[in-house]
Amino acid sequence: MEKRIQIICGDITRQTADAIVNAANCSLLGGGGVDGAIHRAAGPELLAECRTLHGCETGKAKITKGYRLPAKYVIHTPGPIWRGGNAGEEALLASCYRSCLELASQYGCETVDFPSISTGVYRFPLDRAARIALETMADYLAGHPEIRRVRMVCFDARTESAYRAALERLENRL
Ligand code: AR6
Repeated sequence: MEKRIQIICGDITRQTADAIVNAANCSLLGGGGVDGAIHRAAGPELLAECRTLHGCETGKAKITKGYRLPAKYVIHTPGPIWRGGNAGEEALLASCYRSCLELASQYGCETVDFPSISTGVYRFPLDRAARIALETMADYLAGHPEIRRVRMVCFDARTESAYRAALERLENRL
């Protein structure tokens, strides 16, 4: 049977999934990194729809159409900025993954692709972020058979190996 949590290396804007996730900021009006790449690939209609959403709190999520992307939807979530670990960063990062999956369920998405939220400009330590991401996904999927497959789309080899190691540790525990 195909595994429900998968890790791949690639560009999330090229992936075919019912929804891709955007590591956004609270304005939802675009930025650098994966956010910039998603807006460039989706076209200006994405920004126009984002303007109607009036931002989003850290740890929450909002959904738009995918426009010129292969994905039907984009789920936008502002991750926490790493401030040393005592500002609720871990709980907020878990909340990002959970909120995105809840929206995916509500919109009938069976396949969802995530980037590594907060581990770029927001400087969340990669190993910790990988553990939190995969644990939160596994917890959610256990109670939600409607989501068939979730992938982590890693943009570089260092990110990919951190998520592979974290997935191995999780599978040994389960
Ligand atoms: N596909 C997949 N992953 C990517 C891509 C791509 N095309 N491009 C970059 N990444 P970041 P954050 C990876 O900085 O830390 C933006 O300006 C990247 O290598 O994009 O959550 C927003 O507007 C890294 O592993 O997001 C916010 O202001 C991961 O995506 C802020 O950055 C996340 O890096 C959010 O910071």
